[in-house]
Amino acid sequence: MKIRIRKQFIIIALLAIVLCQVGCNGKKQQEQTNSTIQAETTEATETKTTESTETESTKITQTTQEFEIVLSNNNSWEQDGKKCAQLDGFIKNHTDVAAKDWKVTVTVPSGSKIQNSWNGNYNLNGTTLVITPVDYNKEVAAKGEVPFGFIIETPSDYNPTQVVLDLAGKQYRPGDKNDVATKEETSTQEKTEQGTNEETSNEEATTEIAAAQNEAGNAVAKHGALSVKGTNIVDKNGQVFQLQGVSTHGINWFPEYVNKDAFSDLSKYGVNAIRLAMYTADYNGYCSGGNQGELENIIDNGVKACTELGMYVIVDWHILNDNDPNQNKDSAKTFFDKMSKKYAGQDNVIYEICNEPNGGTTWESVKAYAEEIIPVIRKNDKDALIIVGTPTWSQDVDIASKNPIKNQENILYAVHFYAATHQENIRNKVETAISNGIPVIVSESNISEASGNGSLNYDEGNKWMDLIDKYHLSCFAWSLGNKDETSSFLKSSVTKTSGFSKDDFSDAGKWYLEQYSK
Ligand code: IDC
Repeated sequence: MKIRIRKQFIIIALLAIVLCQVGCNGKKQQEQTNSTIQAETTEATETKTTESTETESTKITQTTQEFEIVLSNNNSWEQDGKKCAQLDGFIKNHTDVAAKDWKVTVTVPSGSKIQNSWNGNYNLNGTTLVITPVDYNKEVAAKGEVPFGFIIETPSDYNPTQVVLDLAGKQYRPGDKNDVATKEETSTQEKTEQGTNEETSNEEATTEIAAAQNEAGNAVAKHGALSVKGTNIVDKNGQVFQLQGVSTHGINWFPEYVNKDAFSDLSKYGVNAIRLAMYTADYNGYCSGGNQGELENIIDNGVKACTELGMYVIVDWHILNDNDPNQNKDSAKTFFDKMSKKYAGQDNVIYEICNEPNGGTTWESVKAYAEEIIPVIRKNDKDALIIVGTPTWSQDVDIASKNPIKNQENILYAVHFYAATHQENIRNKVETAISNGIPVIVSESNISEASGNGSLNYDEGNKWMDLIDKYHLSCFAWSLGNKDETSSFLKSSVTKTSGFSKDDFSDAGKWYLEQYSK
């Protein structure tokens, strides 16, 4: 009896997975844009169970595709007479077991150059581009995925047609259907996020930061509840107001920087807002094994600290691995209901409902999600600012501006930039969005590459700041922490978590603090 019930349950569960995969896939295919070169073809193939045996350790063997590789051309443009394209890739793991040490080989036209890249090591030799993991993404989690991407300069238009993923001893190509049995469960989860204490060789920035003797520290007392008027944020007196913010790194990984003294240190340089970034589906995420109670406590401490300091604070549902916010919509609803109930009476709390939709997620999909989450917040909090992320890692504000969310007030649309990667073409999207009348907020940015690491581009950073000044945009920088990557605000040798002196800040950190002090 016991065994029969279990067998039926297993068959029903597997059928549900198949139906869901077919359903989701059908929807994704409808949503694909023309620019997607290699379409994602996650097709559930036949599914069957092995005969279950009598013991508790019965294993299920499911016949389905194990891993998948997707590489899409999401953006092409001409720069100085050369063709450029942004290629975004994903390695997807459809199994219940984590897999390690992936390699992607892509054939590119001869004479190509990789201008920028993120989330991988990129080695171009002739026409062969080999992409291998960096320290934090060696593992493709069970049912998870690893995003990567690059910007390529080619002599002619380029479509990625020859792409091979090597993983777990086999090869996969875009659109493959691989009928292979899933392996038995093992546990290979590893902590991938660690700050290092190595000495950095960062040059000291030569420019002095003039600590702003201004009102940043008590901004909320002066400016009160913020709202949206036209394309601007205005304060309680109807005056245009700009948030000058710093985002934490993932509070799932670096909770120690969520403290009042650290925020107070930043406020001395004109920082009037903090963004609390809580990953949802990456390692230790709110929806991927993180301790929800602990994460909520960290948010609570962060909000309290900001409130005591008179700073604004964003509660950020930091989607990334979960490309489409609808993936964890139910958890998002519960979470935002809880948060907005708790903070309804406060003027300084702002909600960011989906950090960066990606992986081909369309604006229609994000908008549908927003239209469900916003009312959940509004039921408790009638007028708090709500930030909605946009497709392609919060770049496509132009697309959102053509079909904005209707009948809702105090909504902002997120654009994110990493100035060494995202330049003129993304700034043009901001111009388009604003000319179409939607309010845009830079809720995350840095002058590093999109990976959060690599070289800093001050020239492009200055151009972004010009745009921010021109439209009085609010801006947040990624990220408060000492992780050994160039976007970190602190040098990696700095181990204290507050009481920062000017010299403790990294080059990127100093640059932002200088902008905010002006
Ligand atoms: C990066 C972190 C890096 C971490 C990685 C996880 O800097 O330490 O290992 O996430 O995937 C974003 C994301 C933000 C990224 C950042 C830099 O919102 O989570 O942080 N970035 O890659 N969008 C564009 C860049």
